[in-house]
Amino acid sequence: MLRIDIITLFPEMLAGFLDQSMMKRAQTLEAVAFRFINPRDVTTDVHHTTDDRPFGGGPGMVMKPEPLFAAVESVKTPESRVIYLSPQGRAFNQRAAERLTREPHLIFLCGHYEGVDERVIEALVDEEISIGDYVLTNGVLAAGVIIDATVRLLPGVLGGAGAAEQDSFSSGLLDHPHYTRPETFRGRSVPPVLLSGNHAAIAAWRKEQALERTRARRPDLL
Ligand code: 9WO
Repeated sequence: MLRIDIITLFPEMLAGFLDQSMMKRAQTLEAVAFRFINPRDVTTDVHHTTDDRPFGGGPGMVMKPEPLFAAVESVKTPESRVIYLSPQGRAFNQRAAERLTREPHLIFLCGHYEGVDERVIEALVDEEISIGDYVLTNGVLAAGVIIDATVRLLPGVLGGAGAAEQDSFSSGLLDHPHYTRPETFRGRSVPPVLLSGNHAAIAAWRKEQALERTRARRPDLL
């Protein structure tokens, strides 16, 4: 069982997502257990302050260290891995998702506003991850992306045996095209090899399609 704790000021941004489809199934199977910690709930001042103006000036607000230290320390154990989501992090990919499936406890620390006090990252964060070169409103959706890519790889979560191995990227290539009924739709027909019943020929066609697409669209992967 992989335990995942999410530290965020806006848990509702992910709660609905985690309660649907594959993420719900993974919880029912007890492959994963999610918890939210809201730093606002561990503040001790009357106004429940979580942010303050940046030293040195500039626009916007920075998340204060005290509520984030309290939130992380309320769930962290020696076997936890604390992950901060930001564009400054190491690029996330399928291999990183596979690595995270082997951890017992992940803590996703989501930044809001203009970011978190740097001492939080220095003292508490094991790993900083980016899901791509763009800026979001906060780290919550990035945490959702990493959780989705990781949890679906846990044993038993995807349907049939070998389903995850069929994924695009587990082969290092882009996916081949897929077709279902009807055989002809608005003048476009399914490639005849897929109707042939010749499984060796079908496998060869899919491999060739995957290779050709990767060459055309993502030669950096080859
Ligand atoms: C907002 C902002 C506003 C005015 C001036 C400077 C500013 N910087 C930022 C900013 O970078 N905010 C971040 C929002 C703070 C950390 C959490 N946020 C975030 C994470 N945005 N995008 C991500 C993210 C995470 C992982 N992969 C890609 C993007």
